[in-house]
Amino acid sequence: MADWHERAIQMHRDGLGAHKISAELGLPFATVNSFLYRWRKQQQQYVGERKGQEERKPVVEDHGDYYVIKNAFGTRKVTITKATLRVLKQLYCEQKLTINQVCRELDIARPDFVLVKTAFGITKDDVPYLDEDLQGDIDALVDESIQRKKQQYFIKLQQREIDLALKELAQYRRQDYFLEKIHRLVTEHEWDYERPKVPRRPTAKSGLMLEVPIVDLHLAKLAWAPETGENYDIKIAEKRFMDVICDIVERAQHYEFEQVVFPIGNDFFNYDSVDGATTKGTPQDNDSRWAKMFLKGRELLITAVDLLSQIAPVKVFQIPGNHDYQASWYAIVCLHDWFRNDENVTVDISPKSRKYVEFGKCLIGFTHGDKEKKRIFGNMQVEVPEVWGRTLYREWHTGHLHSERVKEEHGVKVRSLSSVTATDAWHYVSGYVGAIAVSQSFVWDKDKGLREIWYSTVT
Ligand SMILES: [Mn+2]
Repeated sequence: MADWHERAIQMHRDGLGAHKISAELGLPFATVNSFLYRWRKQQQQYVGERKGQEERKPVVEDHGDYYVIKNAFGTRKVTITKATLRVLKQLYCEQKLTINQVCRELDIARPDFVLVKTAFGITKDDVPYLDEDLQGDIDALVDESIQRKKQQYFIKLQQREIDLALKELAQYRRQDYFLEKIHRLVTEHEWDYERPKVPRRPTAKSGLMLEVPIVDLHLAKLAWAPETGENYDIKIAEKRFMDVICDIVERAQHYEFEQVVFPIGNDFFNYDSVDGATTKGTPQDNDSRWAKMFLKGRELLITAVDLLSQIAPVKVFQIPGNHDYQASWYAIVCLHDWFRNDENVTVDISPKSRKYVEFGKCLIGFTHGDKEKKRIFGNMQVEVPEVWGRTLYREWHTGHLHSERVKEEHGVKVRSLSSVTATDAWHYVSGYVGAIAVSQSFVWDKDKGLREIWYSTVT
């Protein structure tokens, strides 16, 4: 401790402030003040002069109807009527309001309240009367208190009921708001799809599988009869597609199938870009905006899967075409999500361009057929060698050419499938005409291989 410290403490104890002590000692005020501050803190004395001042008893002057209260240093003065003081005590001691609530209620400043509280030594458990009131009839005061409490009880009860009712009302309003919002969203985006109701058949052990590859629909392609000999648009495509599905469902009634295979894609959509071109950018003649085309396609595919799933459990996967490489993948994801809880429908969202189905001794490979060229005859053996070894009847089913042809080499048939689409202007001009609008479906036997080809001709 430096020499001056003890002297400073002594002077401070004698009642001198930091200014006088620093002048006396010839030291800077800040040095002395900060030392005394730390010393007082160490002694656990009050730090902060205001607090110290407020702790000293204020002076109360009684003026009959009102009091004038001054703090010990005369820096704060409050005038309060006795009537107000009574209300203050009722609110604070009887109703147990907080200081802030009482201040708000009586419109008085918090420091004024504290001064009044200190002056009269008011505490929460104090009686809600002035000392002079207690000189009179105590019983009457007690009665008055009880009456007031009863009244307050009913007021509080009523307020609580109102609060509850308001809260409930707000909840109902919020519920209504969300219900209306949901309804609006649903009705804006709904499509009038009703799930077809065909009775589901019991699981069969027939050893038969039905394959329904509707290739090259080219949904939303536009063709004009005077130019191409035949009209084609989104509505005609929809009708042709559904005609094929209905034909298949009709014929299947006379069979028992264990499995239905339904590849999607294969140029199901006519274009893949916002400006109406194929995936690689070749412009097309289109009938529809891209989003509308996709929504219609989704609707057709869901309907088709629903109908086919009444025949037997359905396996669905995507074969990307050169017109719908991306769009058909989005569609398969849609189907996957749509049928996620349907045990009868399995949707494979693998983006591979070639897919395989093994059924007994049959192995069917699927690809759109625009890329592999002659290599296709060697792809199956390399990609699924074990299945190749287990099977005997092997075929590739491709689209793209819109016409039927079969070539068999090295133990595998490559079968190009017909299409139900119409000829567009470019194909007409180029001389690609005359293909019959037909779709082929295949009946496979586990032991005997391909047994039947169903031709669904559309007009
Ligand atoms: Mn194609």
